[in-house]
Amino acid sequence: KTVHVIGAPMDYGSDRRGVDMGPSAIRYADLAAQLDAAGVDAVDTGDLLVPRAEERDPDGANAKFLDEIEDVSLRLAAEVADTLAEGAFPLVLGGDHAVAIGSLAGSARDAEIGALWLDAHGDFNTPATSPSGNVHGMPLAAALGRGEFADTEWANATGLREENVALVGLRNLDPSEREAIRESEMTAFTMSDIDERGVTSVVDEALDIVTAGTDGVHVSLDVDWLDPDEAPGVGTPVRGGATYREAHAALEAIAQRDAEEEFLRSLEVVEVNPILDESNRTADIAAELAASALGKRIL
Ligand code: DIR
Ligand code: MN
Ligand code: MN
Ligand code: MN
Repeated sequence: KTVHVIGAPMDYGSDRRGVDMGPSAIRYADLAAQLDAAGVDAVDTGDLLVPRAEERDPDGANAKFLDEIEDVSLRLAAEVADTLAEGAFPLVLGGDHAVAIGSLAGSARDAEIGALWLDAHGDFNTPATSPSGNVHGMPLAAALGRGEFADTEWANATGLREENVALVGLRNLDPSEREAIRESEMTAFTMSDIDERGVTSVVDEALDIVTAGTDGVHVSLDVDWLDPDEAPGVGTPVRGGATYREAHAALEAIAQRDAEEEFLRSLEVVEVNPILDESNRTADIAAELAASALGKRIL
């Protein structure tokens, strides 16, 4: 398998500046060696050019920097779609989770996809429901054309169906986001489900959902899915997340099943913020988990 590493150093979607350094931090964490250990051929295609947020106007609407996010999303989608058209596998390094809008659009360009969302949060706000106005809390709603995003074709032309979306590890939802998730056709697994059933059982059921009737699956890993004890370098930490071992078990379960079913189409690792990190350990875990998803094994 040839993997194209695509850096998306975008921080328009969150208040905590520093997540634009995520791609660099993950490369410093020896992503290349990790991918080598996974037995894949990795080609680093570099970073997308993202103008500094300080030089831009966030605008008044309750979706900050949405014009800038559109510009980056269109270019990221093209990069992801071109990578797939070449027969390579796109690994996107964020950047905040708003990069998922472009990753999903690119992955879905020539295929019906499902999406597996590993996150403490639901990312299902719309500009109308978002308490923060930060687009990193909205990418799933955007890709699914919810609310104001119904008219946002650069985001919602994915053809993604709610029935093929599974969220795993939820533990922090805003009130109207919670209602929207409950009323949606998406399947949501909370940390309690992981506590009760074990992470591999939950991931296995989630994979049934995202692979059902689809051509492939986009896996979106927000590192705040992990417990902040393991991954402190995130802008919106929430206690009670996946442990180091649960995280590895989950991504290894994905790889193991992909070895037989070949559903994995694209992967992104987002929200690594080196400014808030301790000696780059969150980036270290991000690199390790990407390798686990792509088949790294002890034996
Ligand atoms: C919060 C945070 N729900 C918001 N979302 C985050 O701003 O909409 N998603 N951090 O990963
Ligand atoms: Mn531009
Ligand atoms: Mn997220
Ligand atoms: Mn999150």
